[in-house]
Amino acid sequence: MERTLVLLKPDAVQRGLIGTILARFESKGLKLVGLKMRTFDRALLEQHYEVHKERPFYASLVEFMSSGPVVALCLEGKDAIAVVRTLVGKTNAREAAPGTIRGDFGMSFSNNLVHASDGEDTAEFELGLWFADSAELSDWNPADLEWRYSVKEELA
Ligand code: FUP
Repeated sequence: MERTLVLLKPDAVQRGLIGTILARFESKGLKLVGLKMRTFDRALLEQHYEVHKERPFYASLVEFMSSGPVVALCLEGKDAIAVVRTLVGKTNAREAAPGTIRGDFGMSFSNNLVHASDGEDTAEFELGLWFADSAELSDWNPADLEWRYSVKEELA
């Protein structure tokens, strides 16, 4: 099983889309392992977007992400990182495919509703940052796990 970080950005919160977006991940079969909402410090967001530090949009991105509440999620599942990226869709929401979260709910490049870790190393780094206290992550077994996955092929 793999874990990944998802952020519901301030535009998702302001537009009342937290439940709708969360339902996409839950109904897909991903397991919710961590969930918290607050207006996060600039310092955290600067670290999170460190990779974009030299890019022209960096300052406005950090400004936007620290402008109001964000919901941070840790999701778990088989190939969760790639599965979540597929559900989220292309960065520019205007170009994102219908059926994806950005494709269905967004019209903007920068206000694109969701962040999702883009690889194994990134997921490890980002989860360490956003859920530094592992007590905020819950280990639990969904009662229907053996129906979400093939016991023989995927849970052996
Ligand atoms: P993504 O992995 O799809 O979230 O996108 P990136 O990591 O490439 O970019 C992070 C965020 O920066 C995007 F969600 C939107 C913003 N961004 C811009 O505003 N302008 C750009 O040219 C590229 C990214």
